[in-house]
Amino acid sequence: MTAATDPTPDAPPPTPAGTGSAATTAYQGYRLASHFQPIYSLTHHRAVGHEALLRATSLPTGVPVPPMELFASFEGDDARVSLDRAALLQHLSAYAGRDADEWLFLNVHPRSLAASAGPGIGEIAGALAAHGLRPGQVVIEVLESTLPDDADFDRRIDELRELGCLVSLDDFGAGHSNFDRVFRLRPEIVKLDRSVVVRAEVDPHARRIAAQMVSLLHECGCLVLMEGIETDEGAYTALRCDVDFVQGYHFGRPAPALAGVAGLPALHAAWDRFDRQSASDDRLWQEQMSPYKQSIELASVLLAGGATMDDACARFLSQPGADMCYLLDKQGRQVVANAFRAGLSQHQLENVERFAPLHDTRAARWSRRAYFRGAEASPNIAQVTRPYMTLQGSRMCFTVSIQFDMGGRTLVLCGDASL
Ligand code: G
Ligand code: MN
Repeated sequence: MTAATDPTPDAPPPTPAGTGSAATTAYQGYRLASHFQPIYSLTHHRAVGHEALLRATSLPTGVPVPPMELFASFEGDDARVSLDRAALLQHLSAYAGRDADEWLFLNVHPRSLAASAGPGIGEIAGALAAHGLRPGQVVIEVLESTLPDDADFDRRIDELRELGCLVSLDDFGAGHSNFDRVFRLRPEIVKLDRSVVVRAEVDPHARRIAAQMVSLLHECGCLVLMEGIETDEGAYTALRCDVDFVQGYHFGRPAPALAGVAGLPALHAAWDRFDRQSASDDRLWQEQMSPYKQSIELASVLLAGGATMDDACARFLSQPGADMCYLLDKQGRQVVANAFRAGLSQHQLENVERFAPLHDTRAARWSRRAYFRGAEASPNIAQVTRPYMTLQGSRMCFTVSIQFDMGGRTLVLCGDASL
């Protein structure tokens, strides 16, 4: 979100003067002030920055004006860009003299960056110097949804980078996510929209996808921040998704004073749960997988000894959820007919009309699949994939596999089971 949208209640006002930001700005009938919300690194186990959020009150009445309303009360792009610029300068002056080893995240509307009425690069550099801040302390946040296709904007971003600032893509994943925007902006930090954690908290499949999205963003060279974390479950989810940074009411609300250590107990609690639960989840998964692995191993031994697919795989296929076994050669091609659980047939498995174009697998090569490569990497030791969604999208399944030798021929035996 930009500074313009913050409908949520904050922490109480600062107590004694000196703990909060003394600096405010009088601006066209309003008083502008800054609140700061802490951002924690899960890995470093401490605050690594704060996001500055605009707070305004009407000057004659002292009544708070929500940022949305504030921006709406100014007419025309130029007036709003000027307000955005005043907010930016306000935040810099309120933050002046703070910890040099923390980032200050600033929301800037792309329109402000591209406009001539917006804060120029020289002006930002000057304001930073005047307040004793290094450019490297500043992270410029731009909203994913508002990124313009505009050369002036791109140039301004390049200039900010040259100055030494970092760039962050805000609200990523809120509807119209597009990796194209990541490639174009090359943000050092991507902030995942609150909707990502909300879904991932309650839906294991959404959590796996979020974790993969984080991994993809890491591969793009971005650090990843999960925002809008409000609960224990959200904090635990953030750890499981391997995000770098977290932000949200669970760790600290926006407040006039910096809240460096206030969120640490919540961070500790999330790590405690992660250590406890991920170890026991792993143990449970290994225990559950053990009979499937043993029976696929047994099947490979029986096959090597000359048994038929049906006989060799009978034990595997008698286990809960087990659907079928298939035998692949070194190129990942199927070498004999599949063996099915009693009562299930190739016909039934394939009888999903919408996927009819995929039914014929006679020339199929499965050697790119994780279960094949895993088996190749550790011959004679049964492997198991992570749970994945079947092509039909209707259920989660996993595959166990083993590479073995049959009369001088290297083969991979696989077994699929539904969860
Ligand atoms: O998207 P952006 O990085 O601008 O997020 C900051 C906004 O989100 C601010 O308006 C802030 O008050 C709000 N916010 C911060 N933490 C939370 C949270 O845990 N839950 C919700 N709903 N909003 C939050
Ligand atoms: Mn933001």
